[in-house]
Amino acid sequence: MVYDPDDTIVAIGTAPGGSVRGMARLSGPQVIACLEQCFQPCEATIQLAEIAEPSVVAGEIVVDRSINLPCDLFLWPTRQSYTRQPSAEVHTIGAPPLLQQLLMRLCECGARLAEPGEFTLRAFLAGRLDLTQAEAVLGVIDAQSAGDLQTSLSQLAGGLSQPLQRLREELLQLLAELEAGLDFVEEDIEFISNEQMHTQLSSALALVADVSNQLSNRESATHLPRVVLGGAPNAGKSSLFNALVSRYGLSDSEQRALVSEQSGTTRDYVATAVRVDELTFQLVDTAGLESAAPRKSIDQIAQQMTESQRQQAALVVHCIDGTDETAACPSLAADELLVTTKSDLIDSLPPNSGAALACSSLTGNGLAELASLIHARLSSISAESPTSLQLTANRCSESLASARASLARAIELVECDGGEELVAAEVREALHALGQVVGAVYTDDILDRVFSQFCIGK
Ligand SMILES: Nc1nc2c(ncn2[C@@H]2O[C@H](COP(=O)(O)OP(=O)(O)OP(=O)(O)O)[C@@H](O)[C@H]2O)c(=O)[nH]1
Ligand SMILES: [Mg+2]
Repeated sequence: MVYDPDDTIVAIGTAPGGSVRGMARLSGPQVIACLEQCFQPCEATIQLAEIAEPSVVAGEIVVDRSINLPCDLFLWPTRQSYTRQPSAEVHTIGAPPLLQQLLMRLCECGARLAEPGEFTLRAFLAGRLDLTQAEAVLGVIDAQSAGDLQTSLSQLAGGLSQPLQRLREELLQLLAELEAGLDFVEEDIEFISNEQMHTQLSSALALVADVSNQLSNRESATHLPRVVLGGAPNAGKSSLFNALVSRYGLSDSEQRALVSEQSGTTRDYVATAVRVDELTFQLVDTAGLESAAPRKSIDQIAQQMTESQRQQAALVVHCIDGTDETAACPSLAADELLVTTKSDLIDSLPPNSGAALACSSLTGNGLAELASLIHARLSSISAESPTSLQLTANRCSESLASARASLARAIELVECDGGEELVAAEVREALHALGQVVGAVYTDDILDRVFSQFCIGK
């Protein structure tokens, strides 16, 4: 279903619950007519219908006979608005019952309640945003971490769609040339040579492959649970990381962490995907946590990165150096696991160490036990619902795969002189699939899937 964009819609635009300020948002052709019935400007001479520029007007709305609600009216009377329709925001006191009454009053004056995401849907339909950017708006609203926020913001800025938009234009040009060639086939005029076609199709294929890799990397990076190795400097975290990755690492080009006897070796964090008994997670090596305040700014940054990794962790494996008799046993949070390292250098676990087990990265002792302990702890954490960032990845990956397949077939056809008509058909297919990614080609079903994820008022 695509709702009628000629309706004037209204919704509370601020978060649910009480707060000092609350806001109702309106969009549609009848915004001014609706507000004229209930809004009284403080300055009696102001006529809403005469306002031609985005403006703020102080006044009040009579929500029922006994309540005159003071408010600031932010008005966008022309197409210069998020939805490219006349729009307004009524900023007022944030008490939920008052906002409900305000909403009812605006509905009495001709607005209807907005559906989830309907404001952003209008922005999309008006060409203000493409589909991946609309999803990025959702990503920004739902961001759970600084990383999510950064990804969503770059998607909003066109990071994902810009290269695809450019590619669509190039392919449209290629299609035009192919079709022109077909029209003049009798006259033997060549609009584009086979070599040019091959080069263009190959670079198009490389770009689509690149974008889909970016998406799937992002998906796995954002969606996999993170298991972070933490502990004091020199505790053996990087060695443990390398030992676990060489046994359980997923990718061929395994990430390796630098190991040395110098403490403070790891500054940046290193992360790679690891799989234990069908369960995949992101294993992360971090800089050791200093007990004293860091002296150099680079140490400070390393500490901040460690902290941010710990915050994103589903599980922290806290490493304690088995040879360090002075090592203090930290009090553990629910998502932490204590492990003694360098077990080859000690006879037995010190009593009351609190560690779940001892392991040695050198001999491999205890690593299988550690892996199954991590597995057990992660399995007990219930599977989280997918994040909004994943929405884009899920929606786009099929279309990108289909564009890739069409482009690959088009290249094969060029190579075996299969005829320009068939090449043109494949290019058309690829254009259709790419159009679905950015929303140049869309169906109600696609719009439903995207916009039903939004909250009302956005
Ligand atoms: N014998 C033995 N030595 C180990 C083991 N694990 C680590 N080491 C040694 O301990 C030292 C520190 O190891 P790293 O893995 O770099 O320690 P880290 O915790 O990553 O250190 P920072 O990055 O500086 O915080 C190195 O000299 C390693 O060779 C082990 O299981 N057995
Ligand atoms: Mg290290």
